[in-house]
Amino acid sequence: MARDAAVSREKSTGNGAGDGARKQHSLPDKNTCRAVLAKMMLIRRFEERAGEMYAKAKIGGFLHLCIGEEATIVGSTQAMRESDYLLSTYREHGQALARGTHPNAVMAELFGRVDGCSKGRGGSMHLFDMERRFLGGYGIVGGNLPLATGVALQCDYNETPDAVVCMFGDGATNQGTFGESMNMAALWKLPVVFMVINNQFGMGTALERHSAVTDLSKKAEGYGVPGSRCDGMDVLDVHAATTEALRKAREDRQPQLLEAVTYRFRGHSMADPEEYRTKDEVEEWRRRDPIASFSHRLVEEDVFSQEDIDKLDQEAIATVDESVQFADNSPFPDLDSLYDDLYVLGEQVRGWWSVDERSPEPHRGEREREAGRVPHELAEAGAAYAGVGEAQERKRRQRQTDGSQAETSGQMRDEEGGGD
Ligand SMILES: Cc1ncc(C[n+]2csc(CCOP(=O)(O)OP(=O)(O)O)c2C)c(N)n1
Repeated sequence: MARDAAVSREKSTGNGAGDGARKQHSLPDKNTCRAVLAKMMLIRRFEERAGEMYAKAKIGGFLHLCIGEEATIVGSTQAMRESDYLLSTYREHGQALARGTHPNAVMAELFGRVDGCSKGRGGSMHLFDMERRFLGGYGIVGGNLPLATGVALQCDYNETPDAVVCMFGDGATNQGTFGESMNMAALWKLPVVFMVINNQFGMGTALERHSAVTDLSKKAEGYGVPGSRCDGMDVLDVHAATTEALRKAREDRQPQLLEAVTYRFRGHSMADPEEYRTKDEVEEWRRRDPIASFSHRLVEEDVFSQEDIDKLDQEAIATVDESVQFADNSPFPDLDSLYDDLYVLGEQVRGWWSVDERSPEPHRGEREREAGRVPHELAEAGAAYAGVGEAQERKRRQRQTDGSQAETSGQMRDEEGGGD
């Protein structure tokens, strides 16, 4: 019942899920139409394939797909300049592709391979591409908002013409970082567009069950950040709304909150039984599939034939096939590189898994934080690589002869589960 109410509420806005009174934007030129559709198709095919690769255990960890959100991603990124910055959440494969990161590098990252855009060290939730000013991929809900605010402060402080787009989910608007970031951005008049991708759920919790204010575009008004709303299933509406929001942020130095009303067609992550919504609800939103509806309009208005559309789709499939092959052929990072690119080493962090000059074994007070056997072995290898002294090596051998107490407790930890 509650979900029915939510769907009809969004419909009644004329800007959300409903197809009734929506304003129709005129089509851009043919090349732009092709580029926009090709990007959305690439994202869709990429995500479908990533899901398959996860099922085949080619991808580890967690995997969050953005199928259904393609218009939101492509419409907004098309409105950005190349020199603008983008920060996203863990559901960010589409954002990386839309910004121009090569599909090979994205797929290789999901596979944890060395040719991935984060050298195989980040995985699905931590894609990064500095060259394209794509600053992640972030696993902490709401954690990217203060970072985006800081990046916008940098743009402002250095008097550059750059702006920042920060994307996050509806669930993230309940985090303390949301209010804190809005306040700072408004107070310091920073060039940032906070874009909430309202896909109706925070994991398995529907919007009206997790947020008292369900018109999310209004949620930052009290902080001095004006909001607007666009139809996240319509790539042209998202593009128009983001263009205007970026203009205000960049030229008027007035940060903006932009809500894109969309829907996630797949589960939250790959391990989601989807008991919180009905098949009918999903079906209703699927009828507004952003790729199908844009394709339909292009054919209807004689921009492309159906054959042209099919060809674009085949090209997307071929590109994704190649990315899978590329990822599969790329090696895993060397074990020796385990501690490369770390800011904190040795005494600065005292943990079982850190390179600790006292040796990588657990020390007094650390038992409860013991990692499993595998991380322990990795830590040992890393410590050896980092040149841990002979005294530590002697201690390590001593422990080995003393018995396998640590190993037993480590195994217990290995068997523990966890989910996200
Ligand atoms: C600070 C923090 N709390 C909890 C989690 C666990 N968590 C992962 S995804 C998620 C739901 C977030 O939903 P939303 O912001 O709407 O984004 P969506 O997944 O819909 O894209 C939660 C609670 C987390 N990663 N970080």
